[in-house]
Amino acid sequence: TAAQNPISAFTAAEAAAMDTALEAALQGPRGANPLVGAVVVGPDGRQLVTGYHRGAGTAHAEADAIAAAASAGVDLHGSTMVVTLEPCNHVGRTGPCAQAIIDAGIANVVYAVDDPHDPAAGGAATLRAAGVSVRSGLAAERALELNRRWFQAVDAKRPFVTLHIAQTLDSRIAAEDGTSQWISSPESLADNHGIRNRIDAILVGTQTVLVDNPRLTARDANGDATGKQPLRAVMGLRDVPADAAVRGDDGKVLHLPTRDPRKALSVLFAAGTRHVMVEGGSRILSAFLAEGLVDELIVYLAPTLLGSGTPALNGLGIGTLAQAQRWAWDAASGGAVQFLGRDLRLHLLPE
Ligand code: AOF
Ligand code: ZN
Repeated sequence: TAAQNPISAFTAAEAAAMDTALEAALQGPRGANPLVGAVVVGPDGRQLVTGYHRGAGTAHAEADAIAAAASAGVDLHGSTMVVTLEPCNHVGRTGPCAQAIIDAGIANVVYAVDDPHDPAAGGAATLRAAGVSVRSGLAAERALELNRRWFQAVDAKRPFVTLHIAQTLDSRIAAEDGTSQWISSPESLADNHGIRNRIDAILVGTQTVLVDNPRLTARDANGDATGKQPLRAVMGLRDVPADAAVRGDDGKVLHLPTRDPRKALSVLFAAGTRHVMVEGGSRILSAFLAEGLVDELIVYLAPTLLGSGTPALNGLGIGTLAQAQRWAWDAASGGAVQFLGRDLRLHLLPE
């Protein structure tokens, strides 16, 4: 960490390389693993190779950069590795990056932020013990922001929770007869499916499966599956029917036989989920909100009225106004309020 590290000066070449590394990191997919980028700088300050992490199970950014150097015949002895996250110290699904850096003869490492993930942490110490000069803290804020939800999940040891509500002006998610397709505009649906591509898991209650029979896949306007698909999870005590659409062609669905949102989150976290979107119905949405387990709230508000039907929420255990949950508009990520076709998209964070 910066405190253990009295040398805090970074060269202009290192700062420029960190910009490149942060940009490269963005090419990776959002999900269970953090976005990480790495750039190797030669003794003359020239950027020799760039690497990034392409998602869980694939080479880490450092290994990707070192492999790029090997295939281009670039010698890395005496060079500086600039990376957005502390190089890992564990074997995991790929080799430890700290050892790969030592083996490549890299003399200096500059990284942005420590790896908070217990099994992976400790790379800096391993590098120092092998005589590599290590400095950290360069562009730390930008590197934290890059993986904000992932860092929050690893710190809390539970997935980051995005709660999604598609409702009418009068907060209904279905009409009296149960019909709910589609309250939201096509633009809202497309936005929601885009989010499904960037998360690890999507969670609904058994009631939603029985009533709406959703597929819970990320699809385009034609209904074709697009991009990375989230893990489909269903919580509740009732069984998921054998012919439920959520089982998909592969029949794969994670059933969490519990009504306790904390239990559901701990099973999901153990299964590798770092970001889950909770989509409904009322009981599940209310349970997560009542327990204070929601990190981000996305409401698609359709300019329609039903006057009766299923309310989005069915009680948060609040009896008096002083107990009201207070939420803050999130102005940072693309705007707290946004038109999506005829709908309004509201983006809120816990106050
Ligand atoms: C790095 N460089 O590019 C990434 C790191 O499941 P694994 O083996 O891929 O390990 C994932 C963990 O490794 C992840 O939780 C995080 O602590 C670290 N990710 N580390 O040195 C990388 N993506
Ligand atoms: Zn690694």
